[in-house]
Amino acid sequence: MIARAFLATALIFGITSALVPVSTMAETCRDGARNSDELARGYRSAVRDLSNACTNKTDAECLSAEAALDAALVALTAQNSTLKQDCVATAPPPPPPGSAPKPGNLVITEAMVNPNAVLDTSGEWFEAFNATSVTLNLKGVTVSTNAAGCTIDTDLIVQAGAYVVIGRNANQNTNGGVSVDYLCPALALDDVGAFIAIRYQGTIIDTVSFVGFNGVAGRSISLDPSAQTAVLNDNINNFCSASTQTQLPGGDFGTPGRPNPTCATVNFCASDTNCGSGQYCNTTSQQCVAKSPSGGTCVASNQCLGGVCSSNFTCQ
Ligand SMILES: [Ca+2]
Ligand SMILES: [Ca+2]
Ligand SMILES: [Ca+2]
Repeated sequence: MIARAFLATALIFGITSALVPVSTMAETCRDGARNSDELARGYRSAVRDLSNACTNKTDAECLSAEAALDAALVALTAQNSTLKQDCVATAPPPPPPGSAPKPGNLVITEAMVNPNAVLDTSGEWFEAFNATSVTLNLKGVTVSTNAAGCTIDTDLIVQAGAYVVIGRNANQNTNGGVSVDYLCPALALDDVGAFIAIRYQGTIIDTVSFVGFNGVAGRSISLDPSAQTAVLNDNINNFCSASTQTQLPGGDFGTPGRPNPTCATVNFCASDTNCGSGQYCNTTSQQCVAKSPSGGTCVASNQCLGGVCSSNFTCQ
């Protein structure tokens, strides 16, 4: 009986080699194994069963086992066909490019903390810059803001020297016309004193705090391009309100996803607190302009350099 089992074993491999050419079984499968490996396991199992079936058995019993094995081979051949199709259809995609960010690799460059065209719950966003010479993948990065934040749970690729925009609402029809790269509905940026932190695996990549910045509704807070580092954006004086040349489709101002313009010599303002000494805020043009010296003519009560304007708007 043992001799017959060996004969049957040789027959099995002879038959299966003819039925299933090795060259058709080389595709990588979904589980990382190969077709040939999976089939080989099936064959080994079938041979083991046959050896056991023929041990101390009659010829008739062994022939019966062989018949059962023939049926098993037919099933294995069909399985190979299925596996092959499965493997072709589910070949794993190549891994996405990009490195995880390290401290300073990302720089927060701009934020819309107080949109005017839409509600804050629809129109808040911030922008970050890839300050490295390599592609970054932000998957796993955690964003913290004043009230809440989010963890980026998909591949988010940012090319070297490019910008990424993370926003509260990705619908450009309802967010002021901003193209958002990653939706973070829990984002919440206080109009005054907004705070943003980007971390990867608990390590801070960059933070900004807008405490002390008197922003203007409808204008993003924009970092001067000369200060585009994770250290220099800690100085609130390196930011300015977005200029009039950067109007978004919804009517507000900013450059989401694009380089920031140089902070102009014109300071945009909402009130006198936005302006330096010797200036006041012209609320019509939203620009800081020089106050009138004593004896000059005023057009507003807060325009006088030395004091207040009289009722006939002469600076006293
Ligand atoms: Ca806000
Ligand atoms: Ca910083
Ligand atoms: Ca920008």
